[in-house]
This record gives sequence, C-alpha cells and structure tokens, in this order.
Amino acid sequence: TAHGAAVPATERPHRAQHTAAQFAAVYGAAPTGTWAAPGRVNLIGEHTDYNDGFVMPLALPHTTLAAASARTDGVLRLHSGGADGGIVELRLDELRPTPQGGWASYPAGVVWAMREAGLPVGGADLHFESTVPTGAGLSSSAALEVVTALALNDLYALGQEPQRLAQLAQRAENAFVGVPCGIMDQTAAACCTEGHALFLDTRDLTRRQVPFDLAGEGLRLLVVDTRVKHELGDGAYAERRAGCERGARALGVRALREVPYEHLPEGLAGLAGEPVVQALVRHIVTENHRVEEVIGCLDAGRTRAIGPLLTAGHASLRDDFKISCRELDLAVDTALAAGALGARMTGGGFGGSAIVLVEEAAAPAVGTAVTEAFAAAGHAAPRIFEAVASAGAHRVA
Ligand code: GAF
Repeated sequence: TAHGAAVPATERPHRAQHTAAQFAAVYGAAPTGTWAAPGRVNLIGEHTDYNDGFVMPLALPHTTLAAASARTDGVLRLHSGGADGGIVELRLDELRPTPQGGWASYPAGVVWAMREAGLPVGGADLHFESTVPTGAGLSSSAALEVVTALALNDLYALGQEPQRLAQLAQRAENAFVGVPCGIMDQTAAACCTEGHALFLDTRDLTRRQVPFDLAGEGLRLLVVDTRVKHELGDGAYAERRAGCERGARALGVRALREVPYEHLPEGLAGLAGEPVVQALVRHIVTENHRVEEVIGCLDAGRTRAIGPLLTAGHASLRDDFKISCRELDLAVDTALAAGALGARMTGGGFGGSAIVLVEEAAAPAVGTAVTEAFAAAGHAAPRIFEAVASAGAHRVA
C-alpha cells in the first residue's frame, strides 16, 4: 500500500538495539556505539551534480545502521546482516582499490579514503543492518559509506564536518569502488535534516535546508520502486558524464552549470552537428533552471506548483538524456493519468524508482492505478511507499 512500507518511528530504537545485539553476537562484545545514515530520493536536479549544478534531495526514513568499535591492531572487520558470507577481515595497510569488490568495498573504501586524506583512522569492527532498498536508485551505497564515515569520525574523534565526510565517501566510491558518481547522494545522506529538502550547489557546496512539510499541506510524495535495474545503467552513466564534459569543452566553459538558461539557444546552435551532445546540454541547462523554479515555488509557499516542473524533468530525462525505461515511464504516465500533480524518475535512471507528488486523498488511488498498470503490463509488482523528509546521518546509541 502507499502507506505501509516506510519505517515507523517506533521501530527505530528497536533497530538500534537489534544492530548492537547482532554486533555482540558476531564479535563477542558490545559495540562502542551505533550510527545511522539514510537513503534518499532526489526531488529535482538529476545528473546535474557532475556538471557543477544544483540538486535537491531529501532523506528517506529508511536507514543503514552501523554498530562499531575501534581496534588497536590495524585490522578492519566488516559484517552485514543483509549479505551472505561471514566477516570480511582486512589489514588497513593493505587496502587497495578493488573495482567490483562487493558490498565490503564501500566501507573499506571509506577507511582507505580517510587514511589517504591523512586522517588518523585505525582499525575497527563494524556490523551493518539496513532498511534502505538496494538496487532501487535510493542510494543504499551512499548510506553505507556515510554511516561508516560517521562512525569512524566519532570513534577516532576526527572532528570532520558532515559535508567533508560526504566528500570522503564520494572519493571512496570514485577511486576505490570505481563508480564515477557526483556528490549528491553522499551529501544527502550526511547533511539532510528532518522536514526539509536539501538545496545544494555542487560547485561550491553551499547548502540550504528548504522546509518540505508535505503532510502539513495535505500532500504526499510517493516512491514507486520499479524493482528493475537494467544492466545498461553502469556504462551509460559514465557515457552521459563524458558527453556533458564534451559539451562543456565545445562551449568553452569549465562545466555546463556556466551556460545560462537564457543563452541556451545560442549554446545549442554552437553544437550543431552533434545532436547527442546537444540533447545532453539541453537537459542539464533546463534541469538547473527547474531546480531554481522549484525553489522559487517552495519559498513562495506554492508547493503544488512544483508538480509540472517534476513532470517536465521526467520528459527531459526520457527524451534528451535518454535514461528512463518503460517501467519508469509507465509509473509516471499512470500516476499522472490517475490524478497526480507531478511525477518523475529519480536517481541515476535505467530502472530504480520514480517519485509522485499527489494530494493526500488521491494517494491510495494513484498507488493502486500504478500497481494495476504494472500487473497489466506483465511487470513485477512495484514497491510503493511514502517519502517523508527525514534526518541525515547521526549517532543513535
Ligand atoms: C547517481 C549518482 F550517484 C549521483 O551522483 C547523481 O549523478 C545521480 O545518479 C543522478 O542525478 O545517483
């Protein structure tokens, strides 16, 4: 149902206790502490983060928890309640980038990135439990990285700011895991606050917490996890990124963020003969503009007016950036036909999740319409739940 799957607030203390108990069962002693970092959805600003542009994610109530203790022998031990296999044991001085290294390479990469940055991080034991859906475009990887960074920051009294921890987590993903992602997901996991969307300028990393209390306005934001992840996605992300960089070079700017919306027609004319790059540039420039328009609406208290901007963002990702897929399009089209105010894919694309802005009273019918459309099309049942703007990474025990 539209309301069943979010993690109820009452479950959180229980989860922290459970995670600590699992730690004790695995490692034979109670942990020093337990930390949490959330998954995210992005409200608007897609693929803009590696173009120095604007993004606007919000944290989900779904979190990855880490129970952890420091070790004095230079050994890192990692264990996950959600992964098969036992304890992964690594020596800090032997950590090397491991592309395609499996789940443990995310936390291991964070420790590596911290040490590379000269931070005095020693060994640790960590046990993870997560309610962030994996492979759903909801940034379970960033949650895993950021919760690791925060736990080590506290265990070793490193005193790093949340944004800095996000940068270290991004470096882990780029250089250790080998995924060329931008800074959005890690910043969302580290810096979001309850009841707000996070406006982030990815060029200078200035941030603003924008009040985003949909329930107070009789609105809902639904997440439709299509439960598909098309293989195409991995190489295509790097390809889009390279295309954007090519466009920036051709236009003589450091990043596409510098192309003003008002100058888009001249910019596109300058790329005649390169239709693919033209379309990528058009998406980035219009998407940055949509972020500014969404902020304008929210600042003016006109929340419902963001609906068409979200939908326009989807069309741009589908037609210009070409990273949607039939399941995402079906979720968006069906939700809109059933009366949603706006809908779009969220995250990297090629599967994963869509978000749907809807009047509270219409939410159940919209959810049902999407579920029925998936069944009629022969797709697996989507997972639909509500996105309530939740807290970024924090210590829970
Ligand atoms: C993925 C990446 F990790 C982010 O950095 C961002 O580029 C996003 O896709 C698209 O907006 O989540």
